Amino acid sequence: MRGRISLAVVAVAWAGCASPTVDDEAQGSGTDVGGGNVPGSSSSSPRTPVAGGTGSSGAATDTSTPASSATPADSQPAAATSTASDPAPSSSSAQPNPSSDSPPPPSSSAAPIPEVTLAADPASVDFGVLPSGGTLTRTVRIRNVGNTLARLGTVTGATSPAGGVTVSSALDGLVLGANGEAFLDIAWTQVATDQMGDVHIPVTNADGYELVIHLFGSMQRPGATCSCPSAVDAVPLQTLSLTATCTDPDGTIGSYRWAVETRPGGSTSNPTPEDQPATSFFLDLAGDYVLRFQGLPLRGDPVATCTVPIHVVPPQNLHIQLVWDTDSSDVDVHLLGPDGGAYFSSTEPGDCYYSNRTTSWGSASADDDATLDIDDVNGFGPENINVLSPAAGTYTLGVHYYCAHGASPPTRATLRVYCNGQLAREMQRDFSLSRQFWDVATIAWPACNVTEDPRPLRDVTQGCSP
Ligand SMILES: [Ca+2]
Ligand SMILES: [Ca+2]
Repeated sequence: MRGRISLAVVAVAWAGCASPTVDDEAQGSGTDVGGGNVPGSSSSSPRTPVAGGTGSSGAATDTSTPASSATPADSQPAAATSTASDPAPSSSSAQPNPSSDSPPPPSSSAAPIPEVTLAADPASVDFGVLPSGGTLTRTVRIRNVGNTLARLGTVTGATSPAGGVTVSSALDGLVLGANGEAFLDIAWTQVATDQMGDVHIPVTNADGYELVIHLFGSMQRPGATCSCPSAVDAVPLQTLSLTATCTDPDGTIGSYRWAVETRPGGSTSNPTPEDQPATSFFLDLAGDYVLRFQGLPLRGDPVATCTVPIHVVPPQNLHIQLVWDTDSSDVDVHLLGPDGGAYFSSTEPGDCYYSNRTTSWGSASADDDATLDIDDVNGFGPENINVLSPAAGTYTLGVHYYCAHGASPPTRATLRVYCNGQLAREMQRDFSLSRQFWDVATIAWPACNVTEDPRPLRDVTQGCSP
């Protein structure tokens, strides 16, 4: 039995038994005003369905065209999952002849029952407020989190009133291996004031099983509009001041709300205050963000919204970013330069880490030195090591689980390497005990060839007692 108790919403449906219940808190909040131009999607490679790939961070992203994609955001609500056991193989003929006196067969050594489990991220999609006839496409990540392959049937979508949704055929007939994932584009058209719908993803090798994704949207009140700042280019750790406005001829708008719609995985920052037209927003990580501003009546759904795309690019040529997923714990990033050195050593050429935050590598110039900007000691990161203009050579990356501080294992560390402003590699590892060290990778500069180190975690003497 797989643990799914903590899910915020479980959108489970067996064929013919679709449940319309939805937790509002778990909805996405993607909306667009003005016919579906969605900002903030600036990354390059189109997403294509991948069967059997290992899971990587990712979530719903708005797309302005079906082929575009945005930086994955781990901030989305908990994925919906539903589960079904595979039809039992016809193994009865292989069983001993059952007898009422026979003890039940031992189960402790039995192999796990093949189980199909699909998860959607986000669990449901709220297309927010659109003008009449407005369209918006959002991408949902579908993962096979079960332990056997899932053969997908034909994906269908429908709305009430009819005519408000189309789904891509990317998943039709796809076989998703365990841990495989694929992406489904859902195109929504606002045809009525309040509109609901759902998408059904059947699995043909699990009788009667399907995953259902619920959809929502509402129509913008005529005449009400909001205006946001235009797209922002910024650098990590910058704090933005943003002001938006709404116009509302009939005086319905009585309050406002800022929210983060898209963010880089591991980002935890939120607009402050969230309920005023003027707000500030700390850019805790490199990557792409979209903030949404909503004009709200005293009660009910927003009547108009706008968005601010924010593109955060590290100005240094080499930017190493570490985040992790447990509160209170202390994880550290380490970087050795082309002249070598030893981890935890401040003797030049030193290790760039919490106790030697600025190195004196290479030339007399500081441009080829490494600097750690933050030593986060109580959860989530980020901590970044930057080198403005790295010298040619091989850099060596490590991550140290300094102290769990009571965090329940595992703590998953995510390390991202940015070269010349572009994300070059994302790597993850789970830690279970303080004093574990992850030999992550080497980076050959200037080619930015990242070579992962296959070694398992090793224990070191530094850190608090496990
Ligand atoms: Ca730390
Ligand atoms: Ca130097």
